[in-house]
This record gives sequence, structure tokens and C-alpha cells, in this order.
Amino acid sequence: MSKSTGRDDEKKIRASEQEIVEDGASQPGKTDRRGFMRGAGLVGAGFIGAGALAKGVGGSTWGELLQAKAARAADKPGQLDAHVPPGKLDDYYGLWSGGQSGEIRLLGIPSMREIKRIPVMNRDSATGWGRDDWSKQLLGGRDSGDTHHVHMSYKDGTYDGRYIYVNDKANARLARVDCRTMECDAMTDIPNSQGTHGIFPQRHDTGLVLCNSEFRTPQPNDGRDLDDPKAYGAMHTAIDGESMEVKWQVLVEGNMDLCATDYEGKYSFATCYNSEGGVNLEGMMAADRDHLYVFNLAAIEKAVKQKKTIKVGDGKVPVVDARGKDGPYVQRVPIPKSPHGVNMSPDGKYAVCSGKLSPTVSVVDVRKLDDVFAGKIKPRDAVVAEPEVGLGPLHTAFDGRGNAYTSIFIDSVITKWNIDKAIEAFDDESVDPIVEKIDVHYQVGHTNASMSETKEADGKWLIALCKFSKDRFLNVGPLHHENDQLIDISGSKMRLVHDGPAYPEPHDCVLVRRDIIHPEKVTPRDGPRFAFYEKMAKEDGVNLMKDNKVIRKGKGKVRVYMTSAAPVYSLGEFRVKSGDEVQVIQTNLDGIEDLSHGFCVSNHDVNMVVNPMDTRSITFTAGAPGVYWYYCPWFCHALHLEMRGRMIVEA
Ligand code: K7E
Ligand code: CUA
Repeated sequence: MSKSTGRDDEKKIRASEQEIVEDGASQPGKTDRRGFMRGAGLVGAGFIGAGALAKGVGGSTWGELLQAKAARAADKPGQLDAHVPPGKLDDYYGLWSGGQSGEIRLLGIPSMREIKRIPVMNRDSATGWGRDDWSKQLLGGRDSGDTHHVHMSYKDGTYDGRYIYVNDKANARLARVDCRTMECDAMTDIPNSQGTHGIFPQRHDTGLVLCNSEFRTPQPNDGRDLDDPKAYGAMHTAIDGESMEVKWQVLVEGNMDLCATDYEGKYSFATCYNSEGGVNLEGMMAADRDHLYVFNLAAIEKAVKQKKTIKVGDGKVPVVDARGKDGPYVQRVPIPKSPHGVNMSPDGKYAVCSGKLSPTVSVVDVRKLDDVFAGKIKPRDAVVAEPEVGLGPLHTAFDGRGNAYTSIFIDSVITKWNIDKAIEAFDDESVDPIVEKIDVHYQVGHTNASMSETKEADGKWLIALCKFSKDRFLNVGPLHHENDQLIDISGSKMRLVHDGPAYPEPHDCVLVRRDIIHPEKVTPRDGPRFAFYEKMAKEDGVNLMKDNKVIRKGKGKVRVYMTSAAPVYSLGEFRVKSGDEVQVIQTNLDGIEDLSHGFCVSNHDVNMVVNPMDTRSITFTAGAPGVYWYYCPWFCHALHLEMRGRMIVEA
């Protein structure tokens, strides 16, 4: 492992870091973050048993790589223009997860401009998400989450522009965003699951969204097996991407990290980094090999149909028990210890598993999996390449030209390697599949490229989602933003073109061509949210589009229906009693692009947006007797400041 510490350019970086430390940007005498992670990484590398690697840790030294670099002096960096001038639009939508912020974000690529935040698991003061009645019942009173993976729905191997799915690792949920409005329209709790982490939709059609439980728990988790970790298990859950209902679960013994699907709808995949069933660090890293779980979806659905299932917990979801050994439902492909990401090549041939604690990626030939399930070959025989890519490989993206780009966490590089050459090199050590490495800043997690998760991967832009930004931006105190870097991969050499600070913490992103997504400019009045308001209005004999009424609903409950059109609320005042539960249902009659109103009541923790032609409601308790102004918080008109009214609270 020592060879990767002797790099000349690494020394230069080290030297410049030293200057920064001496500059006072970091505390003198303390190990800087890059150095710390590297040390930790080497300790981690020490855990890799010599037998762990089918190929050993041979391969090229940095000296050799630099020589090879010189030999490729003719290589041209990409020439794409990342500058998007004022008034011009980006070529791609970037769909970003927001990690512990609980959001999804949309960025324009290549400008890296943040063009939208979509609150999902979080409470958002600007829009009222998590506070208005609809989102509150969707969230079930929770207002925190941890989104890691965003993926769009598919048709025939490419994006269809309809839905965005995102996981919540913190509370075991899958949420969906309707791309017509870019708002969350559905959220599903996943039973018998903790740490819902990797998710992936099927790619042949809007079929299932597969979701992995990263944490093993007692099954059911009802107080049994508390001190018997060997009995714990984890669920691979199938959710219908259309109805968002949980269809079935497969119970396995190991944990599951990242998820992928093939292009045909036959298989789904999960990396397992704790086949040992350990509950502490040593236990989880004991074995030299873990595996890739391969799920045979047709066999599983057949078992569900034939009721060859077990009941876990409330028993509402059929569970196929595949614990312990390979069989018709699940096969385990052995790969070096603690793999992390699994990504499908755009030609649909290979599932590429990034090694994390092993400096390798394992290339699984998906076309061999039928034979694995038929018992004709061993699971390990499906591994056709295992190139050494660097210390701490996490995720892999593709350019559609036969190259793969693996994010290398400990080395802080993206390694570009050729898939065909890696397959050759599996039998012939003289072949070097590594094309190039580019430094990123610093400690890269996910990487993804334009259309990389589709058959239309176009090899233009690559994103490196770096966990640490350190010295790349002005010092803002102990908590730094992450650094999302944009790299031009269109040439034969990679070219870093942009550093983008991101509020913590994007894990993953996908880049979708802009011609695929077509959001509406005015709210379409349909879907489950409108069913919710229409039901309410019908109950009260109210027409949401024109009525302005204060309706007393029995003791202590008042509904206030009002419309708005710039720059007035149609109700200039309404009267309630102190202590009343007040529900305001507001409809924005302005059907004009970008003309949102909203509703904010002074001193009542009430604030929401109401978009063009939208209806929203919010509920609160009227405070002490007095006058409370409500106002429109969204700048909508020259008389926006005048857009207000009085809530008169009587004793
Ligand atoms: Cu690698 Cu949650 Cu996709 Cu983070 S995960 S890096
Ligand atoms: Cu309506 Cu401001």
C-alpha cells in the first residue's frame, strides 16, 4: 500500500496544505483532515488480508503511471464549455440528494447553479412543507430524514421524466416527487426495516423500486433476539413505483448497502459488507470476502403468488425467506471485503461493485447470472474482472464509450479505467486497464456522469461529490459545506472545471438531459393532494375556486376558506375565538407563471406558499385575544406589502 503515499504530486498537495495550516486556516499542530483520512485509510487497508484479492495488490506503481501519462502527451482534455451565460439555460437537470438536510435539490448542469430545493423529509419554512396539513399527514409528524439516493423512473432503459424516488435512511421510507410540480406526492413507510439505504427503480419500465435495509435487526423487531445478533436479518423490499405500495420483501441474513437493477427487469442487486453479521467494527470486517446479493425477481414473485412466504411483524407484506444459503431467489457472488457501490454499465452487461476496504472493483457479468441460478457455474465465476483502482473505491460512473470512473475516497481521486481492458487484465497481468487518475478535493463519495445510469450515457460531464471541502472555499467556521466538483470527461483527459459548495450532505446525484423533464408552470389540480382538499370542501359545501367562508365545525374548530389574487386576499379579516383550532384553506386564483402567494399569521408559527392555481391548508391554535395580521410572504405585486388582513381573536 505504501506506493500510493510516495506520489510527487501528493507531496506538492501536502506542501500546499502545510502552508494553509501555517496560514492559520487550520489549527497548527493538529493533523489536517486529508492526512487524517489517509492514516485511517491505511489502517483500514491493513485489514485487507493477503488472500482477499484474487489479483493480489500488484499492478502499476505511481512512477509507472506517471510514465504512461507522459507517453500519452498527445491526450487532449475535454473542451466543453461550462459557462452558461446570463439568459441561457443548462443542458442537464442534476437531481441531487440532500443527505441529512432531508431534501432533494435540482441543479443546472454544467453551470452547477442550484435551481430548486425540494423539501421532502424536512420541515421547510419557505414553503410550509412539514407544516401545512397535507405534508404533515404525509410525514406523520416527523420532520427530519436522511436522503441518500435519488433516481428517476425509467422506460426502456432510459429516464421517462415522470417521477423522482428518494430514500430516507433515518426513518426507513421511500418518497416520490411528481416531476410535473417537483413536489413530493407520496411517501411509504417500509416495514421490518432500518437504515433504508440503497434504492433503485427497475429500468425496463416504471415497475418496482427496490430498497435495501442497511441495518440488520431482529425479525420481527419486537423485543426478541435482542442479544442474539446472529438471528438478525435485513430486508430487500419491493415497492410499486406507481401505487407506492409495498409488494413484497426478501429476508436475508447479511446487511445490504447499495442497490442496482439490471436493464431487463430480471435481477436486482445489493452489496453486502457485513456477511459476518458483526455488530461492531472488528466483527463487520473479519471476513476476507463479502458478496453481492443477486435477487431473481421472477422467482421471488412466483413464490409470493404461490404463498411460499412467511409472516414478519404485522404480516401485511409477504416475506420470502432467503436466509442462509444460495437458492432460486438469491445468489451470493463473493467479492473482496466490504463492497460499497454497485453500478450497472450502460450496455447492461456488467454490475460493477466498488471495493471500499479492497482497492479493487469487481465486475460481475450479468449475462452469466442465468447460469449461476441454474447451478451450471459457481457464483464467483460471474466475476470477469477485478482491476485495482486505488484506496477506498466507493462508486462507479460510465461514459458510454467503454470507460468507467470510480470514486476513490481515501486517495481523493477519480480513477478512469477501461472495462474491456480490465477483463483482459483478469487473465493477463501485463495489461493495464487504468487510463487516468484525477485529483478531487477531498474524500469523494459518490460520482456520477451525464445519463450514466441509462443506456444513453453520453460521456460529457462527471460529478465528484466530495465529503470535505477544507480549503476550497472561504473559511466559514467548523461546519463546512461539501464540495461538488464538475469534471469534463468528453476528451481523452479529464478536466476539473468547477467547485460547488453544497449544504450537507449530498450523497448521490444523477444527471438527466433537459429534454426529458417537462414541469408545469401552473399547478395541475389533480392527484392525491387535491383529493384531500376536495373532500374537505365537499364536506362544507364550498367551491374552492370562488368561496370565501368561515365555517364553525362544532366546538372550538373553525375552517376559513379564502381565495387570493394579487394583491389581495378575498377575506380582509376573519373572526375566531381564543383557543380555537383554526384551519385556513387558501386557493391561489392567479394562473400566471411565477405568481405565488402564501399565508403567514403573525406570532403563530404559520407560514406556507400557495402556488399559481394551487390550494393549501394549514392548521393552528388561535392565541390570546387580540388582533393578528396575516400577510402574503411571497413578493407577488407592487402592492405585495399591502396584501394582508386581520385575524381578530375574541375572548
Ligand atoms: Cu456512498 Cu449513502 Cu450512496 Cu454516501 S452512500 S457516499
Ligand atoms: Cu401575494 Cu405577496
